Amino acid sequence: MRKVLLTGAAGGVGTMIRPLLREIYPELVLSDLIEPANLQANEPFRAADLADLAEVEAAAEGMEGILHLGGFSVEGPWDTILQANIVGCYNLFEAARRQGVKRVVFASSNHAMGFYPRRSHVGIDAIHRPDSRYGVSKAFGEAVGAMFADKHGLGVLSIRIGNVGDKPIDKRRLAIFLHPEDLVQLMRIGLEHPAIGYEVVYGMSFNERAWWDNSRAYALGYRPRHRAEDHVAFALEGEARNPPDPVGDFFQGGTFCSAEYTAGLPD
Ligand code: 15L
Repeated sequence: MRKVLLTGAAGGVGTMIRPLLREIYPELVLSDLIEPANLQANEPFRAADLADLAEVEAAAEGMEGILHLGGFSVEGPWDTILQANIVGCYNLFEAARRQGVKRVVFASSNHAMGFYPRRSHVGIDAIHRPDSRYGVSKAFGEAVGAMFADKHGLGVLSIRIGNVGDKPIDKRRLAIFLHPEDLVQLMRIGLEHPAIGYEVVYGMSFNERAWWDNSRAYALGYRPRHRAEDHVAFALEGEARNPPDPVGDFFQGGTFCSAEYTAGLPD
């Protein structure tokens, strides 16, 4: 795998992983709505609006693999989510099919499963319980990926990403911590593992207090190099500054669950 496109390259996660990906894929091409501010001379860039199929197809031309981080990365108004994450995600897979791309790694999210209580332990067979319009769009993206894999033979890995960063900033992020290097390891599995048809994994580093069963990722060869528990003091210090949130503290999705919440208090 040499020719790889990274969508959402100007976003927070895209910015963190660009230098790591470049070492592995020297021909990496970046894409986003607008050029990243700090674009380097050795970083080819193709601007594309995900809501415009022709632009996405032009960005995908000649690519063997796509790492799809693009779209709206938090909760937002329905029309924003609709264009960036529903229309945009469909366009991305359709463009990949038309251009003969072999693999797509889809950046799904923990928010596709956010309404599972923190006390539960969920695997990849559990049904979606999205906590937001954003979470619904991620469940949709997983479904689109599965359809393109089964119907058109595209190899697709959906990674239900937790929280990407160098350190988890509170208790929820501690349980879903994903170091950028471990994310890149999962992405490599999606692009390079010989037996990817359609797969779902959780995007978390090694975690002793995990809410998720990530055995499928381990079976595919994932060996995270980072450990959430190494940051426990830092995370709990951050937690002490969070306001109480009876709904967000109960469910895995945190404030994505409590925002706009009108159902009864969970017990
Ligand atoms: C996500 O899916 C978001 O993209 C990111 O901004 C964080 O909110 C993360 O989840 C999280 O759950 O912390």
